[in-house]
Amino acid sequence: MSIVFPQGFLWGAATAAFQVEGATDVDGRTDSIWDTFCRVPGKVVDGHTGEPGADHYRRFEQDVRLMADLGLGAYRFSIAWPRVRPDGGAVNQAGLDFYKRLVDTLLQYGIEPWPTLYHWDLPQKLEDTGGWAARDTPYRFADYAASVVEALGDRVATWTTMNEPWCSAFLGYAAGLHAPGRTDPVAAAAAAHHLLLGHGLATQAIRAAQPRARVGITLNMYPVIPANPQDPDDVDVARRIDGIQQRIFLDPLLRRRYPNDLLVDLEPFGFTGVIRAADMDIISAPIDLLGVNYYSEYYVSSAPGVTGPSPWVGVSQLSFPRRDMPRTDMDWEVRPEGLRSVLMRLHLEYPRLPLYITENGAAYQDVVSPDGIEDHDRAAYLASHLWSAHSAIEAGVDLRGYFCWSLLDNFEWAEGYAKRFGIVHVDYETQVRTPKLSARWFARVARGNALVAVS
Ligand code: IFM
Repeated sequence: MSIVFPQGFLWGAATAAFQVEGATDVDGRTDSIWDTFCRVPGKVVDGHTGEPGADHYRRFEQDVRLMADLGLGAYRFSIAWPRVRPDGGAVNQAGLDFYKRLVDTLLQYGIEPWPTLYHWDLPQKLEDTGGWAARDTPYRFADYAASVVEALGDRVATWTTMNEPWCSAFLGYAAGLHAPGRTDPVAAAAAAHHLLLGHGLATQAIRAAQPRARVGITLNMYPVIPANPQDPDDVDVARRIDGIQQRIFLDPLLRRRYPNDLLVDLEPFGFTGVIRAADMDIISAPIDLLGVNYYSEYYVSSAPGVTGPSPWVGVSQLSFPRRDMPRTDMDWEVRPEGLRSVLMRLHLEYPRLPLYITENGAAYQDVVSPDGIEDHDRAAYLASHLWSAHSAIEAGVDLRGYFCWSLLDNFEWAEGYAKRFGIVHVDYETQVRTPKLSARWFARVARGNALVAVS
């Protein structure tokens, strides 16, 4: 039996610059906040860094051929701000040239380039002057976006401004689990607004340079489920987390305002003080598509549990009770139905626009044998989520494409290289790439535009 996707459905795979490129000190690139963060003992498992990554900077041609072999229609990658404008300053032609080569190679193989302008690698110099907590940073981001679009706008049709601003703002500035490693909820709230402003200003810059471009942003979405729906405290925790996880981005982008309950929740953190009236028009300027990254659900309770700095600013009592269900190597629950649920929510509660799943995938402990990597668990994860996505399409959701995370095993942020998300295995010693069973299966799905059994 096969489940057919709409004609023209886009099949792709995703990576991000700092996670795969390596080559962090060549051709004029300077430090990003992640280079700095990796040097702080204890921040990244086993003290790993962006080196060697998957050496994509030097091996991109081989990787593009691999994508072509897998029948992918699009490649979602990110552009490194510290390559293009080292230290956040003047344009560095050598940095731009790398992305020109990458984009040209993709086009040569008939693969659509899907660049993201910001996937967390803020130039360290800009963090030194306040980072995303400072109002100047969104303006620097727009300058950087303009220089990228000027260089690549003749070759790229679709731009994503930001990837998962929630992680940048709240993991980076409130919980300290991501770069820049700050634990300052006031800065985190300001960063959330400034990331949105950066998106809006970059959208203006893209449209000015390339009027026919398609522009979007990618958010990481989770259904938030109260452990006990009869318990008002659990329900309230779920509401607050939903506010700070997704409505804080969705509502200004798509409804031109922050939700009232969120404004009340964030009042102690000076949130309204950073918002200027004119910002809301900039942030809510129409976009052409929304990217959704989906991995799991949040199952939350108001019982005390989480200690220490939390990314859910203003949520003081919170725990994540364990449910008896399969989990990935990240310890994330496998919840394919949650993907349908976030897509349906967007469809029913927000102004409609084309949706793309810009990330979905799973880390598992792969067993490398002479016969290859038979990652049935990862393929089953992808298949169940595609099934769920398809059911959303059948219910009327305008879902136009799916990018699996990730093309390659890579640097999983604070987890270093310990977690493998790739459908293609990377041996970090030799840099040999080996498509896993999941890649071979995904290629059949992409080629046939239909879900087929994992085998
Ligand atoms: O690896 C990350 C990616 O950079 C952003 N989205 C989630 C992935 C898995 O954690």
